[in-house]
Amino acid sequence: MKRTLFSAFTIFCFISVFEVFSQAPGVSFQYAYPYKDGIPIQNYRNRRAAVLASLDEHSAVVSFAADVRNRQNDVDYEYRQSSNFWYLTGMPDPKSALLLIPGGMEIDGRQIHEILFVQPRRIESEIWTGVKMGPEEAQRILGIELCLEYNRLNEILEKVLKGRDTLWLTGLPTATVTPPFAPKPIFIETELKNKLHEIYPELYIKTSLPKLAALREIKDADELRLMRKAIAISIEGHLGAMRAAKPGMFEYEIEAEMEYGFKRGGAEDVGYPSIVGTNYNACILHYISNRKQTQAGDLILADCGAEYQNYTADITRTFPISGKYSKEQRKIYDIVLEAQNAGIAACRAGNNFGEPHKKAHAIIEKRLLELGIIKKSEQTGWYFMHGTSHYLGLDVHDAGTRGTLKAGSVITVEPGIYIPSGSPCDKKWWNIGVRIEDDILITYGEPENLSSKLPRTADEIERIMAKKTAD
Ligand SMILES: [Mn+2]
Repeated sequence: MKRTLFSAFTIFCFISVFEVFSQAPGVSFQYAYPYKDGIPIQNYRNRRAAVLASLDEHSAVVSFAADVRNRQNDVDYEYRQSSNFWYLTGMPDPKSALLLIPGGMEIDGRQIHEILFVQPRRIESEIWTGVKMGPEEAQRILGIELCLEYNRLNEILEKVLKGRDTLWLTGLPTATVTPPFAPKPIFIETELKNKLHEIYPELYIKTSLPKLAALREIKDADELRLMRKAIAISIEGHLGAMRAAKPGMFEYEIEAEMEYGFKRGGAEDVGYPSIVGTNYNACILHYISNRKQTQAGDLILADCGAEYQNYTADITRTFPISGKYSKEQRKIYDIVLEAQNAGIAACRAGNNFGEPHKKAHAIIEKRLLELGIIKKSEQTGWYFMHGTSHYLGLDVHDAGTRGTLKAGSVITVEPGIYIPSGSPCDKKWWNIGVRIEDDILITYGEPENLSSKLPRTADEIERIMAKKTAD
């Protein structure tokens, strides 16, 4: 039985919803690329060239655009492009894929090494669907050797994969479906890989491309420009939230002040759901429901970052809703700040990725012992249970190698202490949760705190809160 690749890839094509098209004759829309101050196309070219140069000529790469995710019924979530695919193409549309052919392939007498597959424009229904880029515009705007319609992917892939031994795939759907009557969960990624193995038994299939992570780890000047912008917008949001906060407000009201600043500053979205936790909610690391009402004396932990052209900030501040930290709150706050400063100082090229965490952890361990909150070093993890750093960029937890720290990469430094009620220590510490997080650029010299314009010390934060009440 002859099998084709079609069956393996039809899954990417099911997205279209039932539509009744009607549009007056003659209607026409202009395609407009959404970003004027984005990454220059030469950078995208260089990235593709770097990936191509790193691979054997008997291999091929397919990088897929992100799926459209359905929210409910015929309403989808707002689309966010896959970070890997975006990094290589600058293409914002779904149902697209990039094929890289290190050994080249002859098409119409040309040796082609890169093909972008995109949805065609459907002029007759754009009043419904919006304007897609289409292959002609894609070639002009994105500077890729060849752009074709998405429905030609399987046909071209069949030709390319003859005689190649390795296929690198990024962006396969990773959803796991566990239907109620199925004997076991279905991993879509595994199913697709199995299907490909059936068709090409000799082909070695890999689903992560280490070279891509290594490239994404080091930011170029244009990426840093966009990250600085995302961070500047985020700082305005944080300041707005601090200034607006007062006892009795709900967490979501503070979240609203925060995200108002983000949107007003030009952010397309948040880089991750905003965390605004008060009182015991500050002790829940990924608390995002933000529904509780604040009370006088509460601490607010706000971990929020704006996304600008797909680059995100990641900033946390912990401030007192009543304007002044209590004695205990300030003690814990100052320890976290001291730990953060030690972590930031360790953000130097050549240091191990884990070094900032080691330094921050040592401070927290020492101070918690001094205060009698813990009795033994091993108990530090009860109150500081997460890592201190991750890479930051297109993703909030960005791609990278986690080897030594390299100039041009951006990592967060975010130690925290969380003491939920019931903890085996003096009750006066209960329900204090503090995290301080900044975005640090690794350089050849001193680390640069990209979010340093947002006050960090307890005194500075109290001054912001005091000024607000005087207004
Ligand atoms: Mn973070």
